[in-house]
Amino acid sequence: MFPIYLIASIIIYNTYCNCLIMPNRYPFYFSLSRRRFLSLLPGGFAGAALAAVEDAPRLAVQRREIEVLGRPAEASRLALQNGQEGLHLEPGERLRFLFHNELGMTLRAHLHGQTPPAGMAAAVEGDGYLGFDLEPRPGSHWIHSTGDLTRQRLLAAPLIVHGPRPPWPELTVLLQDFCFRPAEEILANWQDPAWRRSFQPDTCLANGYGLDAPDPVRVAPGQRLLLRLINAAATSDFILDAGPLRAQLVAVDGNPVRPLPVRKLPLLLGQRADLLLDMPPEHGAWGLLARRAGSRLRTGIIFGTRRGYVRRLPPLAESKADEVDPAFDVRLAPPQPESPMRQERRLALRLAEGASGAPWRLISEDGQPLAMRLGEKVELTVRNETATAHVLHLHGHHVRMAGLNGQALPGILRDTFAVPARGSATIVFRADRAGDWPIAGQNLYDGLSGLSATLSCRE
Ligand SMILES: [Cu+2]
Repeated sequence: MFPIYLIASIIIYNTYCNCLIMPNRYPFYFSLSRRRFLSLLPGGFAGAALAAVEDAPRLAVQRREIEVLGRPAEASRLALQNGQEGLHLEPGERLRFLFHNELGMTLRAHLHGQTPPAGMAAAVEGDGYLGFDLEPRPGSHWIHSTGDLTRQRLLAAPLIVHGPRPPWPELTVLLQDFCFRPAEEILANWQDPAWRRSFQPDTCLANGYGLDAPDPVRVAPGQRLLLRLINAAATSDFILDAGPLRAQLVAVDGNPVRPLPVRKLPLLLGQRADLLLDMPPEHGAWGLLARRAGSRLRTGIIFGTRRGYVRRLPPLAESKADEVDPAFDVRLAPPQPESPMRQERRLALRLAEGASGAPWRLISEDGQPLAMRLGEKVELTVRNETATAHVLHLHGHHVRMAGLNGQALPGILRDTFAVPARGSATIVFRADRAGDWPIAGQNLYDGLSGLSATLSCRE
């Protein structure tokens, strides 16, 4: 039987606070290597901008050793100097920090869910700094590097922008998947359909812990918590199961929704779900499980009261979890009904089998680049011609979900959405930022294997 032990950990409150509230007068980011960092300091635009954020909190990308399935494993982390992982901003606080790349390889820092004025994530070479200074978008978001394989080594962190504080404590949980084998090897095999279909990671983790060695969260009987769940995995969509805990879904991708009681819900790659969670009124220990869709792998967070006993759970369930039901979004509604948007431009993308070795491609229907004018209201339909569902992330925008397989949706805001197998998804949004915006597969290996297109917005 599984060993039994008493809960010893404490509730994690996201209490990080600093008061660096700055007026909106600096560019949102700039990138400098350490050499240029020094040489540009005396003057010039970059030097002035750097001076503006050089006292900002420093978020360092570092290597770390963790234990996975009882074995030592190499991973990464993004941590402030006080050890806190990721950023937790108070209401009204500016998103202002120095991203310090200590990994010795070039990274592209991407603030998933934030909407900076330029689309592409900026590159920062090893031992370089990248300064960010922008008005943040409230809600549960996250940071990762894009265009490389570091997400498989757990390089991701929460980016939480608080609204008015609710009276209950909060817990942020990053859901990830882990592979012992090198990500380069997985990418090299990804174009083989049979290999890809049989692939699964070695295990799934919640805040770096597996169910075989969990980090239980201490709660009181009947306590309410706001749980911010972030799917930061490389290849895993999750089915969340609140079990005996009462759960209400209150926000997706950082955007409020009309509260919806849920027991099971999908959390696709890159997506966030904020849940109000009520503990049962008696002493005990309970788990909120995150099962990898279509797989026996699972992870989760274990809650326990002072007199509750926590049982370790095997990280492999006895049976496979369901596949994701893409129709879940039909049940969600924005807090206020949305008046329909009159479209000024209709765009369409085909998601098709790839050519010349790439498994997928995302191409416009007429072969032309996707273009839109600044200020236009855009409707984009993605038609998936393949037998595999895909998750897409449009950078720099939050979009209203307008249709799924031709059925109208009530228009919740998301930044990451599913396109069902042999189906379609329609989104609407205002093209309010000039630049080139990637729309790409959120699955790490799909995104690096051709599942990507660009939306160009010009004045
Ligand atoms: Cu992202």
